[in-house]
This record gives sequence, C-alpha cells and structure tokens, in this order.
Amino acid sequence: MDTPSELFENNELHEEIKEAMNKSQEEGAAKIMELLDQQKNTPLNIAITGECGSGKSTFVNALRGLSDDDENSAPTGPIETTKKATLYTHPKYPNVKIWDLPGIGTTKFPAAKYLEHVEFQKFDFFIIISDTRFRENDVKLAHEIQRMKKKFYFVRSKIDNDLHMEQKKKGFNEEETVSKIRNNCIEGLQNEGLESPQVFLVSSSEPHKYDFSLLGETLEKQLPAHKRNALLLAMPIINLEIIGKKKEIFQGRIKYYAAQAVICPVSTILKDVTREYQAGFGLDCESLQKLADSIGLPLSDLEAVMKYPLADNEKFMAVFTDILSLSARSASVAVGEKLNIFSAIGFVGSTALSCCSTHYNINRLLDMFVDDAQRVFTKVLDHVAAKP
Ligand SMILES: Nc1nc2c(ncn2[C@@H]2O[C@H](COP(=O)(O)OP(=O)(O)OP(=O)(O)O)[C@@H](O)[C@H]2O)c(=O)[nH]1
Ligand SMILES: [Mg+2]
Repeated sequence: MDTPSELFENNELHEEIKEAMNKSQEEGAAKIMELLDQQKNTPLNIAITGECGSGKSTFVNALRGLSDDDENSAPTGPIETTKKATLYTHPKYPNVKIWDLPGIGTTKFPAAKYLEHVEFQKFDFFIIISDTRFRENDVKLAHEIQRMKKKFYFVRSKIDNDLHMEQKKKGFNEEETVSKIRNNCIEGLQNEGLESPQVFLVSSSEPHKYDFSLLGETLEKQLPAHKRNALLLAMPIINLEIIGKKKEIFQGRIKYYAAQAVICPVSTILKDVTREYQAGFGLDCESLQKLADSIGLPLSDLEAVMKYPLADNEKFMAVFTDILSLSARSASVAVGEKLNIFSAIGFVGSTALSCCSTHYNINRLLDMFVDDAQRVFTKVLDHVAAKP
C-alpha cells in the first residue's frame, strides 16, 4: 500500500502539502494542484540539426505526431531549407519545444560558433540527422556538443528509401541491409574519432518501424527523472509499450486530481481528466481523424474497434454515467485502501471519502482509455501490415 510520502513523491512535497493543509483543506487541495501544474509544465527543449535536406523538418513533424501537410507542421521538401532556428511547440504539450535548426553546413560557422549562435544552453539534448554517412560537420558538431557537456544522438534518416531501393536487388534481406547501413554509419563516426557511437535508423514516414522506438527508450533512460514524463507524454504512439508508459504517468497523477474533489465538483474533475486522457492517447476526434487519414482508413473503422467511441458524444455520455453509478457501488472497497493516504495528509471525514471515490473513478476512466488506445493501435498495425 502507498505510504503518504510515496503518494506525493517525497517528504518535501508531503511537508509542503501538510503546511498548506494546516490552514485549511481547501488550501491543501490548492497546493496539490499547484504541484501538479509544476510537473506538467516541466520544460523540455529538443534540438534537431543536420545537413541540408537530411530530413530534419520531417523528423520534427514525426516527433510532434503530425504529417507534413498538417496545419502548423514544419515545412518540408527539397527546397524548403531551414535557414534559422525555428521553434515548434508540441501540439498537445506546450512545455515540449522542438527546435528545427539550420544545418551547420548552411551557416558557415565553425562548430563552436554555431552552438553559440543557436544558444545551445537551452537544449536538453541534440539530435544530429543525416540521410547518408555522417559528414565532417556532423562529427565536429558532436565533439563540440560533448565539450559543452550536452548529449547528442545520431539519427540516420530515410531508411525506408534505402530499403526500397535495395529491395529491387537479387537476394535482398531487410535485416542484413539495415545492419550494413548501421555498421557503415558507426565505422564512419569511429574513423572520425568518436568512441562507440550509437546510430538510430529511422523513417519519419513510418515511425512505428526500425529504431524510432529505441531512440525514444534511450532518450527516456538518459534524461533526468523530472524531464522523462514530459518526453514520454509527448511521444507519438508508435508501440504498445508507449501506451503502458503513458498510463503509468497518468496513474501517478490521479492522486492530485482526486484531492481536487475538495474544491471542485467531481464531474468537472472527470471531464478534465477525460480531455487529458483523450489527448494523451490520441483518442480525441481530431487525432483519430488524422490517424485514419494517415493510413487511408475511414474513421468509422477505427471507431468500430473502440469500446467507447468518443465521436459519438451521446453514447459516450451514457457510458460515462454508467461507469460512475457502477463505481459508486464498488468504490467502497477501494475507498478503504486509499482512505488512510488522504487522511494522512490531513483530509478528514467526508472530504477524505470523496477524494478516495474520485481516485477510484479516475482510475476506471484511465483503464477505459488505455483499453481503447490499445485497440486502436492494434487495428492500425494490422492495417499497415496487411498493405501490399
Ligand atoms: N522517404 C522518406 N523521405 C523523407 C524522410 N524524411 C524526409 N524525407 C524527405 O526528404 C526531403 C527533405 O526533407 P526535409 O524534412 O524538408 O529536410 P530538412 O533537413 O528539413 O531540409 P532543409 O530544411 O532544407 O535543410 C523531403 O522531400 C522529405 O519528404 C523519410 O524518413 N523517408
Ligand atoms: Mg527543413
């Protein structure tokens, strides 16, 4: 069972909440919301750089879960050269900022000057993209980034193109080709003096394939803990594991929302988390439509696999009401478990009970969305795999 300090991550937070709670339960709840807001606003700044035409802007769009022709996407194409650092905010998580930087070769600056020019201090890490072997400029930049004690990752882009070309040759083997490209990139970097470099092979048009997931996992592991959630929530859904990781983050936040029951009607809280989960799992109408378009399926085919198709508002509201009445009956069991946690930070009587049952209801909602996100993603994968 959670202890109070586990509930609010560490004793320091626990103390802050208790202090506010000493004034009133309302102040305590407001403090808890303030802490949640701080978590949600953790900034993450990602720099994307590389030579002209290497696929930077397309990669920026893939990271933001957008296709190249979406409104607000980064302009891409053979002549759409990125000449100055351009900021692209994540469409659902404005704290996540992706910077499309001009390639070092286009600025004529030496690596150190280039980094100064793009204000390297503000970036959490750099992604250096190339659609061929990495060149002298890329390596010089990597050395300089290292000297500035920042992290960088090499991404070899447009892997789909390479495979498409190789496919035409006799005896084609995808795994072998991928491994050849990887080794070629690694050897090139080693020859330029980089020790044990890691290269991620990526197709921005098929992010669920190749090394896109591995890149995400690597970034996640190497980021400081407080930035990790920002990255994970912003990651597009490219595999089932990401759905699970997003679920964990949302689960960790339920207690904050539940505490809000002290100062806010439960229905408002549930509507807020519903919106957050829909956006987080790409189940809002706009995201679903985009997804359907991107794989050439009618929206109704995706909705058909969902248990709670949200476009059908009336049906959804009926399910919502049903969940609430059902959970009211079974909540009493769960309430017992969580009660001492909320009581431990100072919520008492009916207030603590209300927090507990809200906690239970939000959990139910989250499970519901996770289930549908898994169904939709599986449908997408099946559809893509069945394509000739
Ligand atoms: N097949 C395929 N094409 C890609 C991929 N990434 C980029 N492209 C194409 O490569 C071309 C250049 O991509 P951009 O993303 O505009 O490249 P960039 O690095 O931003 O280019 P500049 O801003 O001019 O330096 C475009 O026609 C993209 O559609 C990919 O992963 N697969
Ligand atoms: Mg560009």
